[in-house]
Amino acid sequence: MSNTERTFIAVKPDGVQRGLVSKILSRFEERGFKLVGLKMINASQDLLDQHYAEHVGKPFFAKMTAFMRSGPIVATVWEGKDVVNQGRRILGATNPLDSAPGTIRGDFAIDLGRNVCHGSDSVESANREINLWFKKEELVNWASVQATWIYE
Ligand code: DGI
Repeated sequence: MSNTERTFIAVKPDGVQRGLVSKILSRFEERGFKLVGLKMINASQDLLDQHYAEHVGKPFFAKMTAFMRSGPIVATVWEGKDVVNQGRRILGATNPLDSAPGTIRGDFAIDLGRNVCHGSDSVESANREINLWFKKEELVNWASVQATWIYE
């Protein structure tokens, strides 16, 4: 399993407005994952159409993308062993009512349409989403001094 797998994690507008950015990102940092991309962005409808391509045409699509355009998003890329799958586990189930306590959504959210964060659901989605939200030069390759204390 590669220690350089990457995933796309975003704090949605509700997470930013509620002042949860540092709490959400610290869960990834404290677990030992490495931050390799970070920016604040007002997402365009075009970007969201691409990001949520699988949901275009669904009844909730217009409302969901309007919400995603209602304020800034903090977009991040994290690197580490099994980070895509572990990232989804850290976030919790899509619907916060099904999210276990201890997960981000289980601790900080109630409604499906205000679930405070997004995480890629597969390595393929992660690669697609990272390329969509970040330019290549916005991703930073750096060596963490913690690596030998996190990985055996
Ligand atoms: O990848 P996820 O965010 O966990 O989940 P997803 O890709 O299935 O859905 C994307 C977002 O769309 C989700 O975070 C919340 C919203 N959503 C998904 N299904 C529904 C929904 N919103 C409403 N109102 N109703 C839905 O059925």
